[in-house]
Amino acid sequence: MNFTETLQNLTGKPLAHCTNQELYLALLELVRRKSADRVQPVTGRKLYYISAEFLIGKLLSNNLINLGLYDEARDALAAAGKCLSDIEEVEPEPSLGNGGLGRLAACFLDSLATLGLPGDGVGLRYHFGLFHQSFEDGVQNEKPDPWLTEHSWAEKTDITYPVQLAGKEYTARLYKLAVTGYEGRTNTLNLFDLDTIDESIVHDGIAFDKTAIDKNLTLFLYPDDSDEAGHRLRVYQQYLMVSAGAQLILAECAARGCKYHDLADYAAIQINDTHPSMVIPELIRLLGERGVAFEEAVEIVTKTCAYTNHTILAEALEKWPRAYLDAVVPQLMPIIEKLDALARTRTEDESLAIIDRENRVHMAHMDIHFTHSTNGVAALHTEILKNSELHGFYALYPEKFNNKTNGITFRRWLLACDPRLTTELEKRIGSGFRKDAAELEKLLAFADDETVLNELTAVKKANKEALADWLLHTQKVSVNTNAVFDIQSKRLHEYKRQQLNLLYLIHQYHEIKAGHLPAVPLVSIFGAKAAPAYTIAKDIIHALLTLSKVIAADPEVSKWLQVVCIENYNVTAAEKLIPACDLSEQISLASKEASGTGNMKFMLNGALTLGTMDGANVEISQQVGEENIYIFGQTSDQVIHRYAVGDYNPAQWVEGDANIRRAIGFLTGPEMMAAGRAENLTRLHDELIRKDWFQTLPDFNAYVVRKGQALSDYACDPLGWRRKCLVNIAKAGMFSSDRTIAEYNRDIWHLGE
Ligand code: B1H
Repeated sequence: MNFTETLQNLTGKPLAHCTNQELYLALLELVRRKSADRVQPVTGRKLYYISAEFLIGKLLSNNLINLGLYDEARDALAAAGKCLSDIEEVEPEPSLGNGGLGRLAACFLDSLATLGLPGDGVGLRYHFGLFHQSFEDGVQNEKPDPWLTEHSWAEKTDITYPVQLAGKEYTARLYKLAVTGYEGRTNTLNLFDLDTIDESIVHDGIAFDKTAIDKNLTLFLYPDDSDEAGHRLRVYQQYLMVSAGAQLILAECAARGCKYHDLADYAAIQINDTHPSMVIPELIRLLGERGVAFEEAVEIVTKTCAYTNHTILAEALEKWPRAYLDAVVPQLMPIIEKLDALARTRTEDESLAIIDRENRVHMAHMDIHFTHSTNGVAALHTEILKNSELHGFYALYPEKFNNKTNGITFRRWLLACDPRLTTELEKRIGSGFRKDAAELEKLLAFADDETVLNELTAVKKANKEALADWLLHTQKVSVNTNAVFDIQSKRLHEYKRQQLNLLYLIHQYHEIKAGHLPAVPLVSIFGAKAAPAYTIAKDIIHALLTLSKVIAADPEVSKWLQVVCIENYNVTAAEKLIPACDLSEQISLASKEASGTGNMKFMLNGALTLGTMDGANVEISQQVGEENIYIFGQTSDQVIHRYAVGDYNPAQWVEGDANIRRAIGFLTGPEMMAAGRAENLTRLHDELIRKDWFQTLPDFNAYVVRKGQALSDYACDPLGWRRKCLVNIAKAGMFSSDRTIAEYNRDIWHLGE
């Protein structure tokens, strides 16, 4: 049977007579069957990657690519007058993550399956994801982001586990989502939910009654944590995930003959940041119920579990007041107390304790004491963990610390999102890079080949046109495709410094007004969601939206400068933005961005990085060489020193620098105040001159100069620019998540053995 016939059997009528919805459902069913054929038995150790987030994105095209069916599907549909990309539009995107941490988990699942390794995910089935963002009157508006439909990729099972929350029993139900690798095996993403969730309790955007746990527990990812009820809800969610997850792991291992004493021979558990940390005491508790004594259970769990740290920002390293845990998970507290006592026998250093003097439980401390591996996610980040943030732990357990530089799956972030570039690469270097990313280096042979460089320019231009069409269609904005496309897309956070980019744009506005025209027009694009309770982040969005309005209303400036904020930035939007980007903004305060993975995606798609020496930018810079990247700003050592001395005073920088004064002053000047809201603009203005916790001002001038250099290179030396782009693509191989996963497996998991 050919592809058309197979699909027709599923639709029950000629493809030409089907709606896109019908075709989508038929393709979903076809993918399901083909994926099921690739399920393989598990022998030896199997990985369980536990994570509060799996930002998987739409799955249809990715699965078709991984099954080797994409071209056939596209052609069969085209022959019936249908368009695969229109059918992709039918699929809702599951918004089960905030950003890089969740997307990394999704890339890892893809690489595990591609490399033929047994590795499943464990997480939660949030009904409304993070939230859906729209902009109304210059402010972020939040709504539920539903993605579950009757026919969803995640399939309901009969498997349930009892979970005790605050002394009451709830039933966690397992949903399974097939994860099929590129020419690889099929693994599973296990998502837990309660049958009793009531979507109708959500009102006025994303508000709901936080006390009705049976109705609300899996409605949203990280519900508003600005109040105590929100915090408790997070603990409830985390425990639901780890208790059901731990029971699933023990059940699967038992079914394979595991006797619990040998759990580490059957399972490797990776704890993705501190959100799943309670899996440690929970496993000890469950092993206890199965007759394993505390000391032995601790040893087994330590051998089985490993921990990844994704941030040094104090507010993200979870410390729960003991009272919360007493209330929500009283069954774990006696175990956590024993773990604290045991940890105290290993060190007298109070700062390494699990329960501190203020009765807070430090989740990361529990992870480091009671897992066998702690890794950072980029070389610089791991060094900072070892030398400063977690230095005491490193001194105690040097053998546990290791680095695993993040990576991205090239199937989604090149083959699927940039078919034009993929075709161009295949024409020049063959298709070996699909499986072995290191083969991209073959492209270096064409670094001085003008034909190839011009073709790369043509690919980029076509991708920019496609993005411009999409922006016109979805947001009704028209952008100049002859401009440089400059993109900063990532969670909105002060440490990522969207506000630095904002100040630059204001600076440029003034320069253009003064007749100092730039070398080339600039389209500056932002994609970012601000956490609903993060006031300053929302003020930054407001300032960007307001500036965008001020500039659009000024024909003199808008010829040269456009500011566009993408609504509801998500994986689907990223797939459109990244292939069209010329300049990738990676401008976090050095030492604060653990790795970044957007930086890798942009590089792979032939954008040049404008960035600080932070996270994986450092390794990108080493790969491409400093002449192929635009680096600026303070180093992490300088930043750490400035924090240590504690004498940073932004007001001095404002006083001492006319450009900074002009840019910040504009926030509350007449143009912005007329177009925006005084409260938000004033708060941001005051925050920058009084606090500026992430040291925007000391990097301002260096940023302006470096960005100016990049724009003038683009305008004055197009071939040289494209050559740099080629080098970036050629050197992206190291950032394949296949490499990352191979390293985790070699050093930590030893799967299948
Ligand atoms: C990362 C987070 C994170 N690190 C808490 N930590 C959250 C922590 O809502 N919360 O409570 C949400 C997110 N996310 C990111 O992980 C880092 O900032 C990136 O630099 C890194 O690339 C990514 C993957 O390792």
